[in-house]
This record gives sequence, structure tokens and C-alpha cells, in this order.
Amino acid sequence: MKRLVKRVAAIHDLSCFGRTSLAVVVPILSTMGVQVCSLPTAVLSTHTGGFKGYHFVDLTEHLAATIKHWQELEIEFDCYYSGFLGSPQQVDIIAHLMDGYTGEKPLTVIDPVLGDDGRLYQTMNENMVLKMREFIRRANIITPNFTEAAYLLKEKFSPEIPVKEIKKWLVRLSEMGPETVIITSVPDCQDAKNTCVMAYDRLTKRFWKVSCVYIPAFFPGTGDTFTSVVTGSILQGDSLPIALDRAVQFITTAIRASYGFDYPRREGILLERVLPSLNMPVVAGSYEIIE
Ligand code: PXL
Repeated sequence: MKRLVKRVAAIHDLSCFGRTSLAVVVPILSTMGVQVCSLPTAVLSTHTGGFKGYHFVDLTEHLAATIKHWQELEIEFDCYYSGFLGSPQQVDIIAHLMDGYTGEKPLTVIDPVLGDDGRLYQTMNENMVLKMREFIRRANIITPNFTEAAYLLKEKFSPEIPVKEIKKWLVRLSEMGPETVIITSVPDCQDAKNTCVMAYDRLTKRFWKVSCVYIPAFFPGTGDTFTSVVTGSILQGDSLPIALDRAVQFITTAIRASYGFDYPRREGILLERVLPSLNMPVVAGSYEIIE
């Protein structure tokens, strides 16, 4: 039976306080008209960015049973979208889910959540990096940030990187499997006030760039927000550069809506104030094609 709305299996943790992972993936994709089926990899009292003493419940044991039940019910998906995974064993289980589709291959989006700002997150280690290198082979789209791209490629994290070098990184990452590679938080060497998102599509061999004005505040969960908008946009039938534009515009709007208020940044962007903008017509974009 034809599905009335697109359906995504969202494989992320549920951080109960703070706006990261499922707490942003579900509202964003729902607002964009996509059905979200959550497969929580872990439940945390808070996310790990800026909170101490968080309670962490690893759901590895429950993943396989949930997947088995879904398979018995013959539930099919238009998209698999994974983010924060709690252990190397979880990577194997999710790989099994992604490889076990029946019918048309679902769009597979992997956000290889490992770290930020040149460092791994507290719950990550070199073993997870090794696992992630193998895991991304099955993705159509990956969305590492600059730090994660460096770890995946065994490169040094150096904020002064020429565009020519980033293009090489994009091609090398796509040679690891995914046809589309999107690197976020790339330092813009032409303008120190900016960061940018750079992307490569192996099928058309085209490189894209969208610049973002740097706002001096770090909010956890912006990576999850970005990839969720890209995923929703592609599922709505947008091209890659339009999806990048929409995601960058949404993040910029969200950070601007949040930055003027004085509250703990670790709580994340004020998503609730900007969600409706996802349904506004797309304003003229600012993407560039890079030769
Ligand atoms: O947004 C990435 C992320 C996901 N899940 C957990 C996190 C973070 C980043 O801090 O702590 C639990």
C-alpha cells in the first residue's frame, strides 16, 4: 500500500533535557510532514554537552528486539536516519537494520556523531571512530562536522584549511561509500567571521558551499537540527543545494532567535519559537557552486 506520508526510522538517543537528538529530530521532521518512528539508542537525563552527572541508560539490548518486531510487522521506511550511537555494538545492530530492507532501498542518512571543536564527546572513543568509518559505507548522505570529518579521515584538526583541501576531504569521504558528503562548521579561510557548509555530490561531481555568518555562541544540538532539516528537505523532493540552504537558514534563524535572550546555552536553541518557519516558502538561497 502506498504510504500517505514519508516515513523515517530515527535512530538517535533521547536526551530528556536539552534540545539535542530525538528532542529536535522529531519536531523538525514532523513539522516538515514526515512520520518519525523513533528507535532510541539510549535515554539520558540530559545530553552530555555542559551537564555533569547525567544518568545514561544504554538501550543496546532493546534495539534488536524492537527491530525484530518492526520486521515481523513488515514495517517499511522511506529513510533511515541515524545520529548518536551509544556503543560499537549498536553500530552493528543498526547496520543490520539498514542492510535488511525489503523493496526499494530507503534513503540512508548517517550523521556520524563523534565530537566537536577538535575533540571527541565524553562517551566516544577511538573504537567508535573505527566503527563509524566502516558504518558510513552504507549511507547515501553523511553530515560530519569539521571535527568528525577530520577523525574519519585520520587528519589533523586545523582551523586554517584552504578550500582546495576541504574539496579533497569531501571526495575522500565519498570514496568511503556515501554519494553525498556534507561537512558542517568548516572554517571559512576567505572570511574569518564566517563558517560554511561544504558538500560534494559524487554522481554529478559537483561541490557546493553555503556560508553562514558566525555568531559567537555555541548551542548543543545544532548538528542534529541541521541534518534533520536536510533530511526533511530531501524527502520533500528538494535538490541538495536547496536542502543545504534551508538548513543553514533555519539554523541561523534559530540562533538569532535565541542569542538575544540570557539563558544557559546548554539548553540549546529556542526551537519552539522558530519551528513554524520550516513551512514558509523558501527564500532566495545563497548557495554557491565551487569549481
Ligand atoms: O547533538 C549531539 C549529541 C547527541 N546526543 C548526546 C549528546 C550530544 C552532544 O552533546 O550529548 C547524548
